[in-house]
Amino acid sequence: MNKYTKASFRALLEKKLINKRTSTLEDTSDTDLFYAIASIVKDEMNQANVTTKKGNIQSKKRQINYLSMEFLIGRLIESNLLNLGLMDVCNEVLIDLGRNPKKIYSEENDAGLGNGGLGRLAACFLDSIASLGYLGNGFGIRYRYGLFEQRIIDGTQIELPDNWLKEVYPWEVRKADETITVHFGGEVYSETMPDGRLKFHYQNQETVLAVPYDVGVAGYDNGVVNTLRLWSAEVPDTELTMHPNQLEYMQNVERISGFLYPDDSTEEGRFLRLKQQYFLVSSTIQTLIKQLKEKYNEPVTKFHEYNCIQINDTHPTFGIPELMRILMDDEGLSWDEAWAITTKTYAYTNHTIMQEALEKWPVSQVQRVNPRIFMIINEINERFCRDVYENHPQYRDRIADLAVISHDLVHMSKLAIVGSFSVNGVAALHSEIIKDYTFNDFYKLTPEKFNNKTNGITHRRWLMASNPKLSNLITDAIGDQWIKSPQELSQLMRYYNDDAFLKQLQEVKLHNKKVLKDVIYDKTGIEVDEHSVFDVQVKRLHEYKRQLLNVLHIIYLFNEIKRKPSIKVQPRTFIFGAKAAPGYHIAKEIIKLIHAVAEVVNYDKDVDGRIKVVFLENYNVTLAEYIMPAAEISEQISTASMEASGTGNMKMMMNGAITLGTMDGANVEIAELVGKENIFIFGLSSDEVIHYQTNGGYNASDIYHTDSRVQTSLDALKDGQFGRDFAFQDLYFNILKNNDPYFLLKDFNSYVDIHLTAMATYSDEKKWNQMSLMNILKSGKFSSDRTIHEYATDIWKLI
Ligand code: 26V
Repeated sequence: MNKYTKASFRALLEKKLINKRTSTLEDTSDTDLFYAIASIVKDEMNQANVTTKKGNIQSKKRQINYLSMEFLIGRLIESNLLNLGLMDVCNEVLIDLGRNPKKIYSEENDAGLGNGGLGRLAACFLDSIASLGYLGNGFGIRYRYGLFEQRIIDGTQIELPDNWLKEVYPWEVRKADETITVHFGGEVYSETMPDGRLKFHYQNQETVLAVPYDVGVAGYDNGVVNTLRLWSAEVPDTELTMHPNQLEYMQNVERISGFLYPDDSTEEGRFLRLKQQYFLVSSTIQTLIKQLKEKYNEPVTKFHEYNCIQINDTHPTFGIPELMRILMDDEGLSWDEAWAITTKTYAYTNHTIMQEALEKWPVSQVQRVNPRIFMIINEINERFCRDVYENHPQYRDRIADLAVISHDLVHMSKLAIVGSFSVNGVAALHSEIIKDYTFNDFYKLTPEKFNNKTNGITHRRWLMASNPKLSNLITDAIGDQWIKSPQELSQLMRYYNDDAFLKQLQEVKLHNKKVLKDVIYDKTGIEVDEHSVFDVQVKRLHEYKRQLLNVLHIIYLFNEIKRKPSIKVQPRTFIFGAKAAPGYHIAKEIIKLIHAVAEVVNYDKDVDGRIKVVFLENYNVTLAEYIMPAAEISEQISTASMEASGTGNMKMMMNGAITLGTMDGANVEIAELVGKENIFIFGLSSDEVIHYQTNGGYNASDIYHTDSRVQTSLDALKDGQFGRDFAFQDLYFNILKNNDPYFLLKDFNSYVDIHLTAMATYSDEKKWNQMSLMNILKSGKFSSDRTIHEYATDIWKLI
């Protein structure tokens, strides 16, 4: 991996600075240095990308195409340097030049083309696909603006546009010559040809260009560079001259790749989002067909032999009717031929069981996006319902629930299931819930489609790059095999009783906490104690994730101290990071509450600095890279059954934090691996939650009226204990009037108790360090390399 010496790297850097930035080593700015380094890295990547692509075509192997509306890639400079083996030499040269590498790398804008876990998962998967040397590319949208930038003003979230492309984006290559044309709307009519087939004609369609921008995805130490192709919408020249209202027309087209939608609670009135979905799949499928014919010289009947398409949630589901359309209308295949190919191509990953998040689109809107696509969906639905009626008479009475189209809505998850050969959940528990409840009818009909692929995270970014101290400690102890085989982290078991090693582990954590302490101070002005327990909950703000339960516990602790100031409490820093969807009132109120509580607790005389509450604004991938290595308690407290997997839980575990959570999502598998003595589990089980839900819930007001700990904490919201101008009545009533649908009050006591247990454990340093080590050494399973290996062998059949 040592392609460069310090001298040769420095010489190259000097040349790049002059050629690309008209600047020299002596007087260069951080920005110039960043772009010069990125240019060196990109040259390497382009070279390897050419070789990879050539090899792919020659190999004639099946490829995986990962379609996703979101790729939350963050910064790429460090992971590219790491994967190409240039990190050390680059750092050394910069240090010799008297520059701070971290500062130079932070010149890169964080590409936030995703909402949260789903988008970050897609980015981790690309890293693993390349690192394992699989043939596979990602396809997404080059949003002009990514997920909004969050500012907090007086505790209130303000959303600003995320202008991530304001400078040149150094990793992309615009490929105008590979532009694709996508058609929207209009009317369709058919003509019967002499051979009896139908030919479709269109009028009044909107024509949009999809221009690809390719971003290289470097594998680790293997010479592979795959491609993430991001589509950008542009106006065709021909259309432009014909339009009287040119500017407005142009803006309308460019809006298609204008911005990423925050995952709001309603899909209504979001027609543009639907256009984005069709834009992604139409441009991608057309490209794959072209590639097969022109590069592989194969007929379209072999599409599925060369291509597998994984759809990341239902967002790219229009790819199913789009492939049908192309195979039938453009390529002349019959329905049955096209259907056989399509259903051998698509595989669908479900990421949530929350009903309000399962996509359903009004028929009229789907027709408006592309009438032919709707015709095909309709036909898929009719044929499917007929098949159930004729061939599965025992399910006749279930047809209304199985139908892809019902109540004038297209149910995207049902379309995805019917059109795919594989349906997977993202953690063992989640996959069981899908089979038993969410898609039970479909499971009974086609059990062979259903499978589990527990999520993972790339240990290269989330351990090697973001926590180099821990990474080095591990390698010094057990060698470097774990880097390519992360399950080898289990070798660390040898150090379980090694006091010196455990001490070093503790020192690494302390170092990372000090780094985060500085970040916190820079961003908030709050001074935290690095010797306090860093208790972290970072994730999107949703009621089911229960940030409010965390706050209610802080309120409880605060009131305990106020009641008896001399009470012994373990000093703690509660760290939050969370973006709320702009239209999600309750979520925004919770952000306000966190700030209001922080304002009181952080400066209270009786508390005397023992408890601090910190909200870090604009939580994103870059910030996560500072937070994960410093976390000691990982709060994963969703209402059991509601968090499909979680991936932050894996990131913190891999960095030695102990999970404090419910038996939900991948927490269940974490608990299974580390054993119940190395995790803090509380609360209702998913079975209990589902049982209450199917029986109309539990009685929340009973608990409120009979349990004084619950009542006092909740009353603080209504009584204005935190904030003079306004109380948090909406939060208070939201729980009691709706009978606490997320079971906060039901789980409250068990949550308070588990915190007591956790803090008692923390005071035994050796024991804590052993728990931390146990979490690290068992975390290999959660490398996305394991996940991708499973997808590649069980679903994609790449080898
Ligand atoms: C969105 C919404 C919006 C409306 C209110 C309720 C709600 C609930 C969930 C979602 C998320 C939709 C899809 C998603 O992002 N799922 C996440 O996928 C991650 C990667 O598989 C997984 O780790 C998270 O548990 C899961 O929430």
